[in-house]
Amino acid sequence: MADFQHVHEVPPEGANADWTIPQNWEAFNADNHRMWDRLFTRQSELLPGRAADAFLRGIDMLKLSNSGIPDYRELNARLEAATGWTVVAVPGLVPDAVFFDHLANRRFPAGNFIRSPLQMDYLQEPDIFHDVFGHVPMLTDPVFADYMVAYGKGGLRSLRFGALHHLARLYWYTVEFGLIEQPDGLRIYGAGIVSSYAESIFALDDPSPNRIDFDLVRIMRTHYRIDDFQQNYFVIPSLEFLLKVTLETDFAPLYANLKALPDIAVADIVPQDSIVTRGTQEFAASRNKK
Ligand code: HBI
Ligand code: FE
Repeated sequence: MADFQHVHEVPPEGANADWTIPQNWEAFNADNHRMWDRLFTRQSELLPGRAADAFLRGIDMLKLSNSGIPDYRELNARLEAATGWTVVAVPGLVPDAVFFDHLANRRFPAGNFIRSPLQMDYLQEPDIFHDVFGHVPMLTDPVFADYMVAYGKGGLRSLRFGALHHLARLYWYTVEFGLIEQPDGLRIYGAGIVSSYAESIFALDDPSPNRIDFDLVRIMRTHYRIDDFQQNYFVIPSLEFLLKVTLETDFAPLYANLKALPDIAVADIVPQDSIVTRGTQEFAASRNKK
């Protein structure tokens, strides 16, 4: 995930100035590796026919089906050959500017811990399974790889405009919770979905959420939930489209316009929306009752 409170603004003891730490792969124990295998098996059985082709190709290309937590020395040899990206280990949350600087330089920061058996389905901070299984397969796709670089550069720029909250919504509704329209049907590619068993089903099959065609400004106006399944998903027509829009848009005037536009609440539909499926919002309503 990408939305947290930062406690530290300086790297912790033992971390480098850019917040990276050694993966120290040897330190993971048998329980840690078994946890990865359990999560990997559960997700990989679910994802054919649900996850985007680019994601499934990435899983194969990186040989993520090999048992245990991936050793970054091997993972990075494959990833770097594909798109020049590498994965670097970080202790957990890193400050926004540090995060964006890594992305702009084709480094993906991954939390260096794995969830406990009690956290199979929900955790607040991104662990290795979310970061590596969720994010890294898409980074083998050359178009998506370039999108993430553009996002990192744009993120650094957004800080100078005081517009991080707008750009963070783009990350949320694409990189974390994006859907894509493939010729053979709707697919998931967002890391927050593909790394979650329940949301991998919900995002595609449940009548509750809205599914709306991607619109950059609309997304940058839209609130999101960090505590439960999304009430809106945004659908891109292709990865090429996502990259092209991001590269060809001048964000500075958009940020200025956004200051004058009201935010859009999580489940609201606005007149200019091109709706793929209008949600019943029944799921969110049932959760709110509890
Ligand atoms: N740090 N480790 C880590 N992972 C993230 O996804 C992350 C982060 N710091 C900041 C951040 N995300 C957000 O600023 C952006 O995703 C918008
Ligand atoms: Fe994430």
